[in-house]
Order: sequence, then structure tokens, then C-alpha cells
Amino acid sequence: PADPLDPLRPAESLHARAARVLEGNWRGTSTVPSRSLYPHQWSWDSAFIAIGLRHLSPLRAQTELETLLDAQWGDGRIPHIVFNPAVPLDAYFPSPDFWRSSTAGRAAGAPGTVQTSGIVQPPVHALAVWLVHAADPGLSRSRSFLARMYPRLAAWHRYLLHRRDLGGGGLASVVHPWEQGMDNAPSWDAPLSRVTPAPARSFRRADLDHGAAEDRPTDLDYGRYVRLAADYRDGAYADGGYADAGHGGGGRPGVGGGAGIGGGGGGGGGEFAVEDPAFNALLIASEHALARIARELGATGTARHARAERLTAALVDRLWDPAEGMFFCRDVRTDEPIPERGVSGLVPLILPTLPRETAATLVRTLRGPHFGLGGTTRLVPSYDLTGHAFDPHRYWRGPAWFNTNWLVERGLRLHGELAHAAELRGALLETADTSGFAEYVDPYTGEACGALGFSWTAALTLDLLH
Ligand code: 9YW
Repeated sequence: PADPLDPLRPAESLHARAARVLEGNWRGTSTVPSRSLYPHQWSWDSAFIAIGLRHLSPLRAQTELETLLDAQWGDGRIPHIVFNPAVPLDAYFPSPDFWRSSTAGRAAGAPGTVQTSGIVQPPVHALAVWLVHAADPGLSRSRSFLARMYPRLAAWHRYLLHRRDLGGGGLASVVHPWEQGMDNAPSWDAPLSRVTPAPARSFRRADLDHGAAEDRPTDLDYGRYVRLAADYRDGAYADGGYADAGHGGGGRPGVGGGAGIGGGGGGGGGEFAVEDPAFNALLIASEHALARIARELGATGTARHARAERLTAALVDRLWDPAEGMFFCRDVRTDEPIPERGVSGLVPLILPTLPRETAATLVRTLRGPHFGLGGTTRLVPSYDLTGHAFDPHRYWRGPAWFNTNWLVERGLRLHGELAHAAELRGALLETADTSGFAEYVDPYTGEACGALGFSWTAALTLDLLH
């Protein structure tokens, strides 16, 4: 838009405005997702942010990822939040005094130098490291960027594929809705309904100081999020994966174990364990990226590519629903699929070795009545437009998000759907622009929701412009 006080002055380009958002959200060694709502460093946000930042400053992009990986735990997990000690405790809930990483997380190897949360977020990191490297290989080599990142990323994937294989089928499980990144997606409703909520008076939601209540998760959701996280913490953040000592691979690992604070088991066998298609697809895409990194460092990478292909087969085997034409989450505690259509079930389109027919079916589903792409919508909604829980404004229950749309755009391109990809790219750029780089938007109107000047929206805009 033109400057109202000086209409003859050329308007600042989309690129320059996106860069300005990232500049404003940079905190010296990492970027906050949003200045008001999320004042610390978030794990998958930083991966998406680095993917955009590499076009502005490959050094800053490397630093973003290095800061995050410096907070890695001894068991390999990358925490979902790295707290900024300069930010007051009441600015975000749950705060460091809730997670108590340096004490409760000690057995799992939490660092003593920084405070972090104890749960994880989707593993986009190896993909981001590879893309950041590729933006300036000379700088990357001169700083031994890949050589320093590789062992950490390998440990991260090892953690997810061993400690978090709670279903025994080779895929990673999430133990909290926050881990999958789509906090209040309808897919979590059924598994969450078994969780006794923590009393509302036992915590204070800082998010409502900044966000509209009708755009955010409900108080009941929050009570359950708090209960699950507290149980996991009280069990010393131990996991009950098939590879963990004492489980040996038989039966349901660790159900009822740990020291819960009532309402069910905690620790190694929490009540909530779900295999999610997007989380696992990102792990597989990152495993392919790790193979590339290994090759760049002089190894063959073949074993990693082979593992990624085996994981793709496991994903299709366990989560693909041919009748519905998309992937569903699987509730590990009941061993049943969760029949809710969410954007997570379309994200496996990013996988290079997905069977041809599966990819073609996903594209049809994307453009059909449930997601409406190219018909009733120009961006992919986070949830089924015809679903019983659809709400165009409430967070992950309908609004369109830029990171998931960026992933779908890549998937379309990867599978040769160039016209559809170009259309989606155009809609993403236009909506990022008109919404002021919103956190998420109404999937029908593109109206801005949540925070403005949101980092991954700006970062992925930059990436699409290059
Ligand atoms: C919260 C930071 C995070 C994202 C998540 C998103 C939200 C935190 O914000 O969760 O307080 O609800 O759901 O994906 O990483 O941007």
C-alpha cells in the first residue's frame, strides 16, 4: 500500500516488509514467533524461520538453529520452547517454573545452562539445516555448520524413533497436543477426553492477555493440556518407548506407570499417545535431508535414505485410509484411527517416495469438498470445512495457517502438480500481504486472526518470493 502521507513514494515491497517483521522479532541469537503472544524461542517456528532467514542472512539463519540445538537434552530431545531469561515469568504460560527442566528433566539430560520446556515439536530441523546450508555452502563450510549440527540431529531422530515409538510400529508418537504443533485440532478431542483437566484456578492463561478468547483454545482444553504436561514432568519426562530399558517390546509399554498427579498414569505411560501423519512425514523428510547432510560430510547417506523409505511404508501402512483418501491420526492407547480430517493428514504429500496413486489421491482430497482448494478456498484450511467441529476462526479448528500451506505447496511441486502449486503460492503471497503477516486466517475470506507480524508467515513469504 502507498504511504498515505507521501503517496508518490514507491510502496515498500512485500519482500522488504517481510524482512522488517523478522528484523523486529530477532532477539540477538534467535527469533520470537510473535512479539506479544510468544516471547521465547519455539522449536518448529525456528526451523521455518531459518528457512526464510537464509535469504536475508545465512549467518543469522545458522545462528537461529544453533541456538535451538544448544538447548538439546542429553537423551536427544529438542525442547519445544527455549526460554529467554530476560522475559518476566508471567508473560507466557506455562513458564519455566512450571516445566522445571533443570530439576525435573535432569534424569533425561536437560541442560543446566538454559531453561526449556520438556515436550517436543515437529522435527523440521534437519530439513531446515540442509536448506540453510544450501543457501551459502561456502559460509556453512567455513563455520563447519553441518559437521556441528549432524550429530545433534542424528541424536534427535534417534530419540524420536526409539524412545517415542510407543506404538511399536516404527513411527514416533506425540504425548501432548502441543508437541504436534496444532494445539486444539479436533483430532485430539477423543484422546484428550480421557484426561482429567487440572482445575482452572491452578493456573493463569497469559495467552488471553493478547489473543481474542474466541480465536484461542478453550479453558477446558487448557486444563487438559496442563494436566498432561504436569504428569509428564512428574514422571521426570521419561518415555515408555519400545527401545526403553525394561519394556522389551511386549504389550502396551508403561501404561499406568510413573507418578501421575491423579487422573491417570504419568511419566513413561501417559494417557495420551498419538501417531500423527504430519509429525511423522516431517521426520521422514528430515531423514532424507539428514542423508544429504551425511553425503556432504563424506558418508554415503544410503542407510538414511533406506530408513526414510521404510518409514514412508510404515506411515502408509499405519495411517493411510484409502476410502477417505487421506491420512488419519492413530490413537496408540486404543489402537484405533481417529476419523477427523485435518490438514495434518495431507502433509505427507511432501514425501518423495510416496506411492504415485497415494499422492494423486491426496491432491484430489485437497481439491474436494472437505478442503475446497481452488473452489471454495484459496488456502488449505486446518480442518474439514464440512466437519462437525469446524470453526473458521478458532486456531487449528478451521483457519488456514502459512506453514502447513507452505508444506502443501512444496508437496504439489514435488509431485509435478505445477499449476496447482503456482495457484497456491499466489494465494499465500497475497494473503500474507493483505493480512499483515497474520498468524492464521479465515480460510474463506483471508481475514487475519491471532497475532500480526508473525515470524513464520514472514519467513515463508520470503522463501516463496525466492
Ligand atoms: C500456544 C508458537 C506456537 C506454535 C504452535 C502454535 C502455538 C503455543 O504457537 O502454540 O501458546 O498455544 O499452535 O504451533 O509453534 O508460534
